[in-house]
Amino acid sequence: MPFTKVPEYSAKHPKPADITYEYGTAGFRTIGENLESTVFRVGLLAALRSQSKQGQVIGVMITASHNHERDNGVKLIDPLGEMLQQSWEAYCSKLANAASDADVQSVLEEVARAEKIDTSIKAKVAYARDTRPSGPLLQGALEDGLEALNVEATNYGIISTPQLHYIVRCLNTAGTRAAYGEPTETGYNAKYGSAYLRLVEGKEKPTTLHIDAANGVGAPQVRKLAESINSPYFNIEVHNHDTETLGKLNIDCGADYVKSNQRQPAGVTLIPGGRYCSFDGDADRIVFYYADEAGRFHLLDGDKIATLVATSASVQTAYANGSSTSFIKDSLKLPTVFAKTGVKHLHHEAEKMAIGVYFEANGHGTVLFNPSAVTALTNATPTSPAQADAIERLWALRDLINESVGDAMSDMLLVETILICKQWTLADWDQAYTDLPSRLLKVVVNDRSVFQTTNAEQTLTSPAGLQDVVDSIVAKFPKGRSFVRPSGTEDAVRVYAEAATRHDCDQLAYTVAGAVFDKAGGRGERPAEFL
Ligand code: 16G
Ligand code: MG
Repeated sequence: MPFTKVPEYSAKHPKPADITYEYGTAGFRTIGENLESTVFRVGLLAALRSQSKQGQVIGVMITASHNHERDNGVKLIDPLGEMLQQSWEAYCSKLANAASDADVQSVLEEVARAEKIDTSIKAKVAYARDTRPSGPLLQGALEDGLEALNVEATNYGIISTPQLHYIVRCLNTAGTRAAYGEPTETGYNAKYGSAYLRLVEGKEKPTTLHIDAANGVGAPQVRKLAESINSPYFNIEVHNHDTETLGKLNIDCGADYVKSNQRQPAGVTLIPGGRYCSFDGDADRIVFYYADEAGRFHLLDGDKIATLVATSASVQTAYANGSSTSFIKDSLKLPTVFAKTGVKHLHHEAEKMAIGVYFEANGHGTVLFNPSAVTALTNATPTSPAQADAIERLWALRDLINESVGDAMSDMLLVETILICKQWTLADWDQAYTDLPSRLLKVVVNDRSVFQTTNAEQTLTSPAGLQDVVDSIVAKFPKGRSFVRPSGTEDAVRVYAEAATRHDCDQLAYTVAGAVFDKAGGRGERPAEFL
């Protein structure tokens, strides 16, 4: 029987009785020390997922991204480096919540039956973690899960989330026409680094790029990338690179801090004319920024990256600043569609386009070339040297982009390439449009599951009547826009607002948040009245 050893192994990683786990937008995420049983069980499920995919390699990443150091998380990566197929998320949650060790075995048997899995297939898993202190404990739990099901497992150590996505895709495409690269850290650096140099060499060299690595895994990894590129075209200075001292990860630094607070990270002094960017704790998000001559801070977020990169259709979420959407539609004259928050939703929309660009305002995104675009490129016969060069550059561009998932390092090289080719400063790039003032608030409610949305999360369908209230508030503000959605990562409801002025925007945000609190079971403190 394939699962007979499971209860014995499971007993080593007991589930806390009082916690209910949920595979959310980006996997499981909570206090690190509460995740031991969950990570063990994710190891078991990874084995089944691999068997359901005829023994292709499945990835397991242990990280909590931009969240606090005490948190941790775990998510599964499907064979082409994409997020776990959504229909399996329910299995993850069910297994994580199985009450007893015997129940863990029964849930596995149930999944194997439902998915008609041939459990005699050798399962293969590639795993890695970020720099968090709970990482080693959780890695041990994962390894027990993999051992219980006799998985062929490979530990890729401490790498960024997108690096593991890349490695999984490389492993499963090796030797095929879709081969993606060498499935190693060195292979990653060589692939992206050489594509970058192919695109920029011969142009004017850029000045130093200052990188805030959030005191996370991006710090050592971007240094290795720089060593591999080894060229004046990639001249970086890494800040917030302390991955050893406890209590520093993501604190007052990193992409999420910079985007949420609209200010530079601690540990970085902005000099006018200087060029700056921030990664998040697992290096799958990036935002850029600079100070103007008056010392004022300017943010170039995921929306700005999308408009820089977009030459084809693009996918945004409701959080995209209204100015960016107008710019894409009216100035670039490109179609843009909206998807629900979370990479998996954007990714699937972008896959439908020939060359699909997707970015969340928070700095997570990438570009996808669908098979028809790749075939067109393969079959293109140049009729002039200029055309041959253009085709060559498109191939290099494709090699520069991590298509499996948004990737701070690959996106950084992409932005640098475009800026170098256009000979643009960050301020030149920023000219495209001016963001409308925006505000994001959080409201804690008794039960966030009563919040249901449609229209890519821009319209509430439940609680009944609340959307009408929001609409009537929004109508009072020039260029006002606001939406309410339940968070997929926290037990809270988010309220986003934007309007023509900072004052209006804040008033709109707090009025909507107050209405949510009053009409839908607000808990704790009412969102402070804005006056
Ligand atoms: C996760 C998502 C991110 C999304 C955020 C929204 C991935 C890899 N990450 O961090 O894309 O913007 O959740 O969080 O999908 P929320 O639902 O709590 O607002
Ligand atoms: Mg992240």
